[in-house]
Amino acid sequence: MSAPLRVAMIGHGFMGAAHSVGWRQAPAAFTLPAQPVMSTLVGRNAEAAGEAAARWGWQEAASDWREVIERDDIDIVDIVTPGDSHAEIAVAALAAGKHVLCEKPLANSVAEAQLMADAATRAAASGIRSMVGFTYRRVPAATLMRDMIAEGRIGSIRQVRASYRQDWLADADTPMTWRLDKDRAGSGALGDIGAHAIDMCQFVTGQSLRSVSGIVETLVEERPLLGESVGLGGTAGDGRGRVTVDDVALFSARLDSGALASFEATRFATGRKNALEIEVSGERGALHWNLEDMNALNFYDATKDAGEQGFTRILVTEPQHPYLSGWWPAGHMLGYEHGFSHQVKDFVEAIAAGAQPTPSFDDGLHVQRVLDAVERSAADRSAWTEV
Ligand code: SOE
Repeated sequence: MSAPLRVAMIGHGFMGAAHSVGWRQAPAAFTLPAQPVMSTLVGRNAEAAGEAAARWGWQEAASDWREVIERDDIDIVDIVTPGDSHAEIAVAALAAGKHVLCEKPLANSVAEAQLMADAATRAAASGIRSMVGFTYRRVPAATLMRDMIAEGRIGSIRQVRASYRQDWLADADTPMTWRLDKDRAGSGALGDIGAHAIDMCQFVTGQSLRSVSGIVETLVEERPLLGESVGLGGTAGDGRGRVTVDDVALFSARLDSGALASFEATRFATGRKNALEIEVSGERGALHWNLEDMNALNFYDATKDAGEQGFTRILVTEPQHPYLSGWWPAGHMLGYEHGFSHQVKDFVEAIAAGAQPTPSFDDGLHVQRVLDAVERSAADRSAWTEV
């Protein structure tokens, strides 16, 4: 049995559940060079943390993250809390010599992300590794898209269209949540789901966003305060809370090569449940992927005879496809949760190899800079031209 890597997960909401599945499934699906152990789940409320630990397979629960990250029997800290606590926990955990996996976006501001990236650089000198949790790049079809672009299958990149459309806020009576409170979340659709679209664009193209021009908008200004949402946002009175983040973000960008990209992040795209979508148009072809059809990659080969051209739907479930060695025979499909197992695989393999995992905290810092640039651009309404 290879060396254990004992994990403490801080937080236990939706991402805590998804990460738990990853920590539990990865060692079964893949032969890992070190064995993650689901040691401690940490939550502010001891009773709720105890229930979550039992449900998701953690050995114990605790309620004080500061005490847990100092323990000698913890090797990895996995941060799945809202963004307002990422920096404090990550900087302390790295200083305590723990490897750190942190959910996206890295932080709620560039300043916080910079502190985290600097702490990660210092810790790396001692062999301590850190990674930010952009899991969608670990969907096999997304990795195959990156590989095909890197191999030149669509030639030089002309344009990218990236969007992440959800509709869980389309109903104005959907109550307040921490994701709608700027102090907790940092931003709204822009940072929560726009960050995924930005990372996906940079991952598959191998290029960074260098300049942006955009708009952000809050479509519903107040929402009911129910249950745990009481106290969030700016209280608007009569049982309603003020939404203090964006609902929609639209922006254009220019990449390293000068290629143009357009982005949309919204929680009001009625009918779109979790549609992270990207299309890359090149000189010799195009590639398209949509999370709502996550096992398929659509490829247009413009070098083919004109009479035979068309988008080919590649079912990315063959054993030779990225990550599929750990799973089922062709056509048996992977799901949302498998990206979290692939994240564990890549993180553990990097730690064991003494290598820098990707995406790094520096990568997360660049995404944070893009988010900040979009907000600064949106604040300057002078760029709008009346028709
Ligand atoms: C938003 O609803 C959300 O949960 C994001 O926070 C996650 O990052 C995304 O993967 C799914 O949607």
